[in-house]
Amino acid sequence: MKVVTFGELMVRLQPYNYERFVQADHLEFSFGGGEANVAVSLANYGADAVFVTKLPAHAIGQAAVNSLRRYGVDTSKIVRGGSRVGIYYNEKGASQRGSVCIYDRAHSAIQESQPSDFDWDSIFEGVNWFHFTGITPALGPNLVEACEEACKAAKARGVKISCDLNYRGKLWTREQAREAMTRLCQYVDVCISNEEDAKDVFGIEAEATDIYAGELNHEGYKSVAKQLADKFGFEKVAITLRESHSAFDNGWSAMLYDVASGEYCFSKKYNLHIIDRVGGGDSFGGGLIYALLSGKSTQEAVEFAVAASALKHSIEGDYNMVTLPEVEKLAGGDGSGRIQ
Ligand code: KDG
Repeated sequence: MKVVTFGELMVRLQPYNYERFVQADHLEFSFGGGEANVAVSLANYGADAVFVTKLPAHAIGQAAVNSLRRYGVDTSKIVRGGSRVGIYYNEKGASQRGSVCIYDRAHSAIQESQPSDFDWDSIFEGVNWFHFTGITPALGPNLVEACEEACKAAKARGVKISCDLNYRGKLWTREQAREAMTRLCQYVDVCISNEEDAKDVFGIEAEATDIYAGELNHEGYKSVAKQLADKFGFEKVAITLRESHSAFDNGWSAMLYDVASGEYCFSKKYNLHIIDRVGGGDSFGGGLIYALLSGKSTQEAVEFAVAASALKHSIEGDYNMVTLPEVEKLAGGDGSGRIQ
């Protein structure tokens, strides 16, 4: 099992505890980024996970590389050059106060990279799976180009491609996202989305108004997945389902639609006590890729991915530090969300 992920790895700076930025005298320093988070999850499960990006050759760039090596991610294909590592500031919110994320990532090494920086034929040697998210092409037209070159090279080698739509409104407009993602999704086999991203990026919503009662129900999610699959010819579509009726009620589950069999599999629902939600979607993606590459059934795959992600919400930082036995145990549990 060898998986390549492609995107930006940033410095993550956040106040200690649950302080606001304006209170903080010190900031905690770590690293994170959507696609790097997926690579760390996969490496934790024992997969051969290769992360591709561009990082400066200076000490902060090296610290970023080391943060991945520490968890067993293969960093040998990371291109070194450029002058800046992107930063994101994260203020964690507990209870009624949501988290605040501020980007300071303009002119980062990857944002200024050229498609010719990445030699996809050599990167995809012996690889079974390629994963990217909507964050990477949102960095600029050069990255849309690089993602398309990667997808073409992956397709030519029979490498499966997954994409998490991951719409980031601070990076591009809905129109820009729709244009680029329409171009890229034609190469994708497995699409990961949530209700909001399907709407923001492609304007796709549950079809029949009578199944939309303020909040989508099972039929609504099925309709969103089917429309996505019909539009792009995906093999599978996963929809993550975050249901928060109040700050103290954080329902988390997902649905996986397998087009060939016509099955729509809904996972158990977990009621999360959230320590850190950043990377929650990425841990779902990592779990799903691992499960599908391991030959799990559609139902088992969605249970595995949701359990992996439920565990991530209990862990500080972007990276999902869970082990395979922990995920298997939770996925096979009784749905109470408790490890038995
Ligand atoms: O999915 C987690 C990401 O949102 C976080 O790591 C920051 O990469 C990031 C982004 O671009 O939003």
